Amino acid sequence: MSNLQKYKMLIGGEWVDAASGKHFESMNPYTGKAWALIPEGGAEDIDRAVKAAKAAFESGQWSKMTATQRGHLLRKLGDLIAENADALAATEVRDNGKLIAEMGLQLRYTPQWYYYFGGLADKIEGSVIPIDKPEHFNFTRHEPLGVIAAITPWNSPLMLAGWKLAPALAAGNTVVLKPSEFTSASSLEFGRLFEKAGFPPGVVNIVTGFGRDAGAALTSHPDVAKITFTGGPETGRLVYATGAKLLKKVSLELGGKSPNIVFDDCIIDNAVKGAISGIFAATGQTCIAGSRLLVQRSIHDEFVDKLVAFAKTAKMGDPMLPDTQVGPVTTLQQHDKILGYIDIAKGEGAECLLGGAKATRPECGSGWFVEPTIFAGVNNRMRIAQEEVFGPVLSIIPFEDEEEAIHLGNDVAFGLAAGIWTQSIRRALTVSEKIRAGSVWVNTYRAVSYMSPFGGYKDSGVGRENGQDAIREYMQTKSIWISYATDTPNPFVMR
Ligand code: TXE
Repeated sequence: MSNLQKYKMLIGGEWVDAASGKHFESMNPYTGKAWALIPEGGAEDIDRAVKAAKAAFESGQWSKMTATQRGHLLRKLGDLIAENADALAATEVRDNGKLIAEMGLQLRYTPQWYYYFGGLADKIEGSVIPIDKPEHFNFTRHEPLGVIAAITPWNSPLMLAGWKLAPALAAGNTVVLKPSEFTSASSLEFGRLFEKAGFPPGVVNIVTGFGRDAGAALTSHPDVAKITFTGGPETGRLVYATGAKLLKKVSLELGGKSPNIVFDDCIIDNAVKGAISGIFAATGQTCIAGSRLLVQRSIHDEFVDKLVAFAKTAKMGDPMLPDTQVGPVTTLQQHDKILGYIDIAKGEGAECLLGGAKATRPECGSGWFVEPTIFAGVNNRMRIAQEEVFGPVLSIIPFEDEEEAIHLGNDVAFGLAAGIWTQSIRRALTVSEKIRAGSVWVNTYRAVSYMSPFGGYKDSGVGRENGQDAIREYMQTKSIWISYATDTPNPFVMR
């Protein structure tokens, strides 16, 4: 008998095993050992979950609730997440190896998404249009779409689920959530809170399993109205193609290769911290990683010396310890991918100033650790400057002036985020206007909020999350016409 914790999935308000009866192991990246068993859902489970979500949308209690009642439920859910934040964060750390300091903060912040969108639920108003047709009254309604397929990645499972579920539910949709196979446990624990908050059965269903099985079955299910996906660009393209074939609405958040641009008029010590937070926070496993550090040549050497000295002090080790600064990499595949990119960078002629290998420090034990790595002398055409590594690997690229910084900043397929370090307001505004990215931070980095739109330009994605407009991504507009004319004119021509 295995002593691993065994989880069940949530379908139509019931906690169930996969139809196949199969489970797969969830690994702890710090120990390199399995700690939980997750149901291996497949097409049959997805079909049941989508049908439950469809029934809840069309005829269940949910469909009869007012937007105000939905808002109350979402706020209750937010309270329950807040009460359970520490336990949920600990589960996430066990699964993805990110720091308890980071996951704790994320889980304590996640309720805000449910409060914000819960508050917005009953403030979505249509308009009365002063229509140009005589004796006609025309108005609009914003209606939910139906069943939403929410697919989440392993780096921030519950926070990113909140970015999708809070607006989707506030708008009146129902959901099937498919978390990453690497980090399913916290989403299943989160599922219990929907019951406690009083959500009717079937409104939120959580099916675990592999992307190629459960994920593919979900995106291709005919009764799914919209897919909202956060993950890698390759899978994102696949999901988009599936959605296109079936004419589903799709929104995608696909990561980046964000420029963190340091001008010579910055406050150097702050910019050094900004560069560190851009690449070594979350062990670089964040879509908004500032993985291309563009440094103005006039301060390049001084800046790089300070940065390397600071990075050398980063404390690696057990992510559950509150003072650890760099934890393990979430998956063995990702660990190997990062080491592969380090070899590529060396082969391309980049100069390795720090790290550049698997971490074998005693405090890293048998976990999947990679040393914080800094490459200087990177040319923007190198693969290490163009492709997302999703790990603690920084590429430093020198530049001469503002024009070159903007050119290099934009000379990449992605466009998710950018950082600018300067004390000049003119420069901050000019450069932030010219950088083609969805979020631009000036003298700060990695700031996100439920209130502020987030999403990608170019290959970084489609659509926006967060902020008031995000709820519209889960709605469609209906135009209603009422005639109050006493007669009906010629029926053979357009009115
Ligand atoms: O992501 P996938 P992976 C990037 C990062 C990383 C790379 C691969 O560069 O190295 O992606 O990571 C589900 N149909 N990001 O392989 O495959 C899958 O089960 C439907 C950036 O883990 O994109 C999981 O739930 N779904 C990113 C989700 O997609 C499918 C965060 C994401 O997994 C599917 C994570 C399919 N055919 C990785 N195949 C970010 N934007 O922050 C997989 N999935």
